[in-house]
Amino acid sequence: MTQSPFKQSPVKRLTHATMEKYENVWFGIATAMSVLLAVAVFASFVSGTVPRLEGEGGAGHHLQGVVNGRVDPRNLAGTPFSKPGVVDNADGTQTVFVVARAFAFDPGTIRVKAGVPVTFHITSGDVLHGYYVEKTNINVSVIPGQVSSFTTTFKTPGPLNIVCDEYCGTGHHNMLNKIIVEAPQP
Ligand SMILES: [Cu+2]
Repeated sequence: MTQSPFKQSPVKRLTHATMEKYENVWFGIATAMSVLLAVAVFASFVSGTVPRLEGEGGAGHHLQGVVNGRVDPRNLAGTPFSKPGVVDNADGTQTVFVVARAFAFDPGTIRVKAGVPVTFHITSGDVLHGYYVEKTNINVSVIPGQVSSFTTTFKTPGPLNIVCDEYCGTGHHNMLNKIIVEAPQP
């Protein structure tokens, strides 16, 4: 009569030494991840990819009435945000000032040039909003009293939707606007 092969080879019991071996493997992985985290934090400080506020205007831009990247959201007069829109700079670049308010962005439609560095300065006149531009990595929080600034270059001409991606109230879903990227003039 043949015996079942399972009965002949019972599962070896885990000993303390085996457990310790597994523990050491996980300890090694945890150490490696801690080192990676420390390197990433250090590299972020060295390369300057940390969020920060600097001087008047922030992000190296000097904006009238903007101190340490902050404005008074109840009084945007005396700042470029009193006239939101696109500014053509002498060096060919463009600067855009946007004010987010429940439930629209001002200006509603922005026309920018493709292949040209465009610097955005965005603030909110009331509550927290979001500024997300489809098909791009543009996604900033728009905080009242705070100026969000970034520079980007649109490569492909065409319309892009802007949506508010931070829930801001009953009309939040209406906060849809457009950026129209225009082909460079020959
Ligand atoms: Cu919203």
